[in-house]
Amino acid sequence: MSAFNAIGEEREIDRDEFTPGVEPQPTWCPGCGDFGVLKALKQALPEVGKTPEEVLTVTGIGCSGKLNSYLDTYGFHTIHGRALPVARAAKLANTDLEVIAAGGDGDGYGIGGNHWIHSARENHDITYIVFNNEIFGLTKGQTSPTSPKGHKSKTQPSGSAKTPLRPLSMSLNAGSSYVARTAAVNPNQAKEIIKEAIEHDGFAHVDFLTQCPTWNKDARQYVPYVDVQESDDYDFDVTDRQEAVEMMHETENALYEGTVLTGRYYVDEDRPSYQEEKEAVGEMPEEPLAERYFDDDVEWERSYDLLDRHT
Ligand SMILES: Cc1ncc(C[n+]2csc(CCOP(=O)(O)OP(=O)(O)O)c2C)c(N)n1
Ligand code: SF4
Ligand SMILES: [Mg+2]
Repeated sequence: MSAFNAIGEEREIDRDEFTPGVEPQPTWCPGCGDFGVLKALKQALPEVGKTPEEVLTVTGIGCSGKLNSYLDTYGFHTIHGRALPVARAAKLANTDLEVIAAGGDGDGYGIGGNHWIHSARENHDITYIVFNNEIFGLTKGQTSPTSPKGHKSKTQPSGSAKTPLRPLSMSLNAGSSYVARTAAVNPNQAKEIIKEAIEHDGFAHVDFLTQCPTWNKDARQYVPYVDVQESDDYDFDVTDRQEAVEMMHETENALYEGTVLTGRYYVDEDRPSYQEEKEAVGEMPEEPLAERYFDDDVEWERSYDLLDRHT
């Protein structure tokens, strides 16, 4: 797709623009599913007409959190479980920015679970990609909220006694207006789903199955996978909440029984985003907050006052 340069000329966007020129090459292990997310984003962003300077990628901590070191957009590598509050603040301060938040299953569904639920409830206009490898990868394979019951790890050597969390169902119940699951082993579907999530106005949650061959050797590589939109075995309406609930439930059960179902599960185009809700109650500034930073007429005494008081 094309974009316009600083002097208004139309130009083609090249996916190589999203590969940093000076940053290191990914240090992910060979065969890691995280490469699939990076690839899908590099393909999706130019296809939806985004240039690197129009995008902010905010990540948590984990192997997954390294994403923005390898993707040449603006980046913010936050602390564990805190990608979403930073992403939300950035989006509210600069509503023109395309904001993508990303992190692992431990990061997003565990320590950051509260932020996930409330970001979905409030329908912030953010794409949220969770690299779901069903373990803590970076810290060497501990049990995560999505590890299957009975999964053996260093923290649960006799097998986990915990029932895994249902990411799709929880997301829908919390209020996400777009919910999908894809897998690193299905690159075409992954790219299309990431494109839809980016273009969706509201909280778009993608549960991205990313195999970890190093610490989760027992785990399936998420093959064979089934695309529920392509398969004749499944027929449901993604705009119908009740049908989505049932399909998500079946998908979450199937994963732990060895069948990998993927696809779009819920799409609500009518629900206003948080930003639109704030505009409706007159709480959004007329010019983006971020622009005031460059406006010489804006006085910042209040913050200076506060600083003075603490020095
Ligand atoms: C507050 C805090 N607690 C714990 C850690 C240690 N820690 C770093 S990454 C991580 C979990 C990583 O798992 P996940 O989020 O699933 O990401 P993955 O590495 O699997 O991509 C933990 C517990 C930390 N960095 N900060
Ligand atoms: S430890 Fe697992 S999640 Fe981390 S880079 Fe290696 S394969 Fe990927
Ligand atoms: Mg993980």
